[in-house]
Amino acid sequence: MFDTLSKGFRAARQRLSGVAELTDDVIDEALRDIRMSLLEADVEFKVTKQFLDRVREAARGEQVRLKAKSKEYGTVKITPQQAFVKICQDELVAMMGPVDTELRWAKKGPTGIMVVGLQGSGKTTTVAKLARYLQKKHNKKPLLVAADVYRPAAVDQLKTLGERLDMPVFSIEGGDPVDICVQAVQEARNSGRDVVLFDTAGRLAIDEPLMQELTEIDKATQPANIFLVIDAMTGQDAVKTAAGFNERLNLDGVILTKLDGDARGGAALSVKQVTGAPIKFLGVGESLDKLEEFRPDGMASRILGMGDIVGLVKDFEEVVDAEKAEEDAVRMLKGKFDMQDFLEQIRMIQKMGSLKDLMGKLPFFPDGLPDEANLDDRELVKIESMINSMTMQERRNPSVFVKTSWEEITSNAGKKAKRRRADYDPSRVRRIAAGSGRSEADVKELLHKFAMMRQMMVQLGASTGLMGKIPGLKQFRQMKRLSGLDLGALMGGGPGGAPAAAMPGLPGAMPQMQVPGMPPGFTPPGTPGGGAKPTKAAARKKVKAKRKAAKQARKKARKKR
Ligand SMILES: Nc1nc2c(ncn2[C@@H]2O[C@H](COP(=O)(O)OP(=O)(O)O)[C@@H](O)[C@H]2O)c(=O)[nH]1
Ligand SMILES: [Mg+2]
Repeated sequence: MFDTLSKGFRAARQRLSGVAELTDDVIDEALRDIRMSLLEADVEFKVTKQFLDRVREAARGEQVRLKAKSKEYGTVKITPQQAFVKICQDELVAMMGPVDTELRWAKKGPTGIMVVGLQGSGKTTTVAKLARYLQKKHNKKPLLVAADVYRPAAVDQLKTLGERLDMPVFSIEGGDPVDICVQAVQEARNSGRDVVLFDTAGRLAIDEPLMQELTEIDKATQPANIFLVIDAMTGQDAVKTAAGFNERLNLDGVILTKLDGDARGGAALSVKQVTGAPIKFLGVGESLDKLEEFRPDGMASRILGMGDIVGLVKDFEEVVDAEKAEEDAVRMLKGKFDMQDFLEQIRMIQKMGSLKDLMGKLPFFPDGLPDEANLDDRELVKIESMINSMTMQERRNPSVFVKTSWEEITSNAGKKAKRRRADYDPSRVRRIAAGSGRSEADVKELLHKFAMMRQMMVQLGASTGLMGKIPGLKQFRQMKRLSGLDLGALMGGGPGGAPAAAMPGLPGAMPQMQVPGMPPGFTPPGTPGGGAKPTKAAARKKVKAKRKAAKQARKKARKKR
């Protein structure tokens, strides 16, 4: 997903790695990489230009700030690469955001949701997906309405889906679409269904009779929501279609389908800019559970190759109970997950289906999946067999495998990288290898992966608000008091930005930094270790700043209570 889009950002990031300064030339070169892949992904030309202009402007502004000194935190240490990635993230979010996945609920009577779009865009499938979503997430009782009377198979298709969901489908043979919809609303009232989903007809292209029909349905039933379904594979055409529909129907939102597979994904970036209608959901597969709420920040992270932990957690919620997923997420983000969690997650991943889709959301591969990372299910079986060969004590406390620390393992610093091989407990490695029938190198690789994953999770957790965005996390304030942990600061601390938090389990290699406008502790994943090694004086300063930060955060948290 979004491979085409990601390519340019990845190239730009690589170009900026190790660059000392964001000069105009450096910025322009990076923007050229991005421009190419935006156009290739079929992002509208004007939108592309606007985006590049904004990033350029912000990056030039950053030239000054990068050199700025902060009284409170000493000299700001942030690499041009980090600054640039952050700017891209912000501008991507600005372009696609803000988050707007709310549905409008009718004040009285059943809530109408009218789904419109061209033929084959995915309307019927999406109606069924929405029905499932509404039942699962909002406890609703939907009625599906077959208002596409032109293709005989269309009604049967919806009926089949209705059966699969165990939900009623309303249809009238030989009926008129407007009439069908009006009667369906009445039927919903009579039978106690609280949402009515209209599956309307589509054409190959926008034409007047279709628009007329849809306008009449709109007038006659006054649905609270009109959603346009567009096929992401059709790129700019999809966006043009959206503009056309929006002129006549005043859309409440857009649902982008077929984002799985090879979709170039450019439509996701342009549609909000061109129509003003927010993207509400993404269709990411043919089966009925493949509907995701659209979150611009998650999308931006994925485009930038930084993974999407919040999205991942939502996927987990589909297969495990929400409370456990939340606990897991908190632990994961604090780097406190163990081999047993790792194994459980691998099993869940297997339950969740396509590994490749999921990998797009995991932060392990900031530069995209390496080709040789043959991530088929056999890989999982292999990992599982090795973890199965560990004792429960080893699984719960994987640090017995490392002689130094996980941070050392993930550190890229020259000498340490060489020492890494010796950092694992050789006798344990030998035993696991023998027990699972794998090579010792396999076991070390697994441990290394685990170390990397752990670190990435911690870094993501430290970046702004991530933890706060996990639903229900606010309740963890309670837990925080118990553990003496400063969750207020950990959660990003709201507007104004709380200072960098002292977080237990934070890899020592990760510099604490606070840059104006940057999330506390922001270190773009994929750049483990971040900035330069601090000097002793700087370290002392940092400790001081950290203490001060923690104090302020505590104060803030107290105020909130
Ligand atoms: N891969 C994929 N296929 C989808 C998605 N949504 C719909 N489809 C497929 O697209 C085709 C057309 O979908 P349909 O709902 O009949 O479109 P409609 O003509 O607009 O009602 C069907 O084969 C669907 O299975 C999606 O998100 N991903
Ligand atoms: Mg259809």
